[in-house]
Amino acid sequence: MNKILGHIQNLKKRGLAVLIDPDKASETHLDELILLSLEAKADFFFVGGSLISSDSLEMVVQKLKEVKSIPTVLFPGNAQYISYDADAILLLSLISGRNPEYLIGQHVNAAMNLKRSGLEILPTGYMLIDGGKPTTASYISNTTPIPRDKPDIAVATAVAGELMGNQLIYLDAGSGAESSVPANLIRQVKSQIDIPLIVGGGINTASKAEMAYEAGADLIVIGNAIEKSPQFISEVAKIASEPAFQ
Ligand code: 1GP
Repeated sequence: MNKILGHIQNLKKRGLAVLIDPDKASETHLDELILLSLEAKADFFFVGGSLISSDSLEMVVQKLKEVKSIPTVLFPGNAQYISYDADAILLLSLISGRNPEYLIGQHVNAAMNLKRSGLEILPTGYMLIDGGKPTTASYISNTTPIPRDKPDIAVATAVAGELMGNQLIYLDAGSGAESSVPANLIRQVKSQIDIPLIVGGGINTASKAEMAYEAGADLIVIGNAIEKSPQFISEVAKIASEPAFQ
């Protein structure tokens, strides 16, 4: 039942999740992303976004489901963005914020449907880190990201998230962030938690990907850069093929 969580906990290489925003995915574009993701041996497809305006979520999930070797994980902006045909869902508690709607409200709305669904639930302490400009995630969630020069706040927040029972911590500078999560913040959070660490937001060069892995990210998430240039998947795959630090 905990297949996906087990996969993340036992990654033998640096993990790579390809994030697909249903609003931006045409069928042809998806075909290309799928081929490149297979070649790159990506670990997961993440599907979602803070705001989804189209009705493409189901189409995207159905298409990704055909790829048996890469699990599809929902990364929902709220309780409406759920497809019961995915493999798993990041049940995000926005622990960097103080908005009860994203700490428990949306979860209550979705709870009974999630319980009935076959989705694997991945309780995730989700933390927005200032990425240099306001992001859709901070605007929509009406929360303030953690300042990027305050690793002590990030560490205490991540530790609280783990103590509360989350199985994953996700540090996110937000989609299209000018600056990705700083290395020293990743390093300090990683040194204080025992659960896997996911890092994303603004990773748009090979050196930013390397920096995130080097600092301790177990899994990195890339969306925007791949939308702009799908070949970027192959570039990151080379860096990710290093054995994971044990
Ligand atoms: C955003 O972490 C993800 O929530 C990915 O960000 O789109 O900037 O890669 P990018």
